[in-house]
Amino acid sequence: TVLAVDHVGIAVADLDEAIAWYADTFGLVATHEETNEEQGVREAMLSAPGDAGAAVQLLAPLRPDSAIGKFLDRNGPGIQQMAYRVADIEATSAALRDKGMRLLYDEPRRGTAGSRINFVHPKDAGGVLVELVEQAATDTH
Ligand code: V0V
Repeated sequence: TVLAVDHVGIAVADLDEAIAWYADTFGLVATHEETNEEQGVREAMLSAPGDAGAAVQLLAPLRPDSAIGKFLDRNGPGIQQMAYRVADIEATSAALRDKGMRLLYDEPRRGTAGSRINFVHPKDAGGVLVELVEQAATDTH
């Protein structure tokens, strides 16, 4: 079951420039920043001050052959993913597989702030790369 829209992910070329642009333009503040080697990204979570709702995740590539590097090459900067928060990522993944959807990983991998993540292939999800996120038990974002 989906609990909430967790975040919308936006591919950017330069993370620090993008953080500054979102702060200047929309007043969004970075609440978390992390490098994820396995995913090939440097990423930041942004929110409106005091808002505990869905976040904006800025994603910058660590290398050209990463998912974000390829996305930027093909599309330029823009929305790359839509992430749903789920209570039990194994159960949700199994339910989606039963519906015939391709999950990108056999097992969940590590996402932001100790979360566990998997993705539904965009061709099985209406052209949207859907990320499933199960938050770490202690994370209160
Ligand atoms: C590719 N396609 C997309 C897409 N990326 N459509 C919508 N949204 C996207 N982001 C389309 C592409 O245009 C092709 O369409 C088609 O999918 C098949 O592409 P492909 O050649 O099979 O695959 P690639 O090489 O384009 O890779 C796409 C996938 C890749 C989704 C497989 O990006 C991937 O593995 N993503 C999962 C990991 C990820 O995105 N990591 C970065 C975020 P046509 O042209 O055939 O019609 S890390 C993160 O979110 C973290 C850490 C976190 O949240 O905590």
